[in-house]
Amino acid sequence: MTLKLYCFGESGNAYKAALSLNMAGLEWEPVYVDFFNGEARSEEYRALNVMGEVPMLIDTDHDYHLTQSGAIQDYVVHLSGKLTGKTPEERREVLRWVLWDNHKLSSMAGPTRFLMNFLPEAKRPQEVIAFNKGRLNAAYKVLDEHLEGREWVVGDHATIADISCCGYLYYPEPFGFDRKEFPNIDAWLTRLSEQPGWAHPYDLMPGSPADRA
Ligand SMILES: N[C@@H](CCC(=O)N[C@@H](CS)C(=O)NCC(=O)O)C(=O)O
Repeated sequence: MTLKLYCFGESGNAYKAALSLNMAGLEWEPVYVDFFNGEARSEEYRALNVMGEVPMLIDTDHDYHLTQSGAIQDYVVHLSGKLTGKTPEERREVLRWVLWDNHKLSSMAGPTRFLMNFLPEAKRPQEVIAFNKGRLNAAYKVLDEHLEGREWVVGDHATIADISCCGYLYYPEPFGFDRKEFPNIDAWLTRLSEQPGWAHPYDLMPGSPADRA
């Protein structure tokens, strides 16, 4: 099997795909995308992904390529039979939380982290950052409340819903998230990090802020 994941270490969206591949025990290799020098907007990249986004998975065995972390996660489930719910209801619940994460959590956490860390200081839009932090805080509360009395987002084992929701939450750069303020999220992140195949984003994918310093 030849699975190539186009990714870079700073991308929480790519991390969801990379961690799903790793935790499912599939063989895969990372292909570095030089995002900060505009590679994802290049003609060559957009010819493969008109959305101009990372991650992208290429399955050379099946001459198939796919983008959107949630769709790639679904493909990982299809290939491995792992990281999903046990019943149709659980699998729908997994989808519900992946959609929630993509809309309410990662879609805010990614850009907020970008604005606060990867833009030159003089260009950081403080009003936008403050607005996003408010939205993010509401999302952290939703997740923390949901995890009260639960080990996993859905059912009794880790699924792609957990992996989607954690996409940005292990990164060290500040973006208005302090896991110690959300005890259920904190315990869940520790639990997830103890699962076979777990690795930190900067250990799993090439590229990190240190490389660009
Ligand atoms: N919903 C997409 C989001 C992907 C995404 O926004 N990726 C970022 C990198 S983390 C990107 O490529 N952004 C480029 C842009 O927004 O122009 C997913 O889950 O894959």
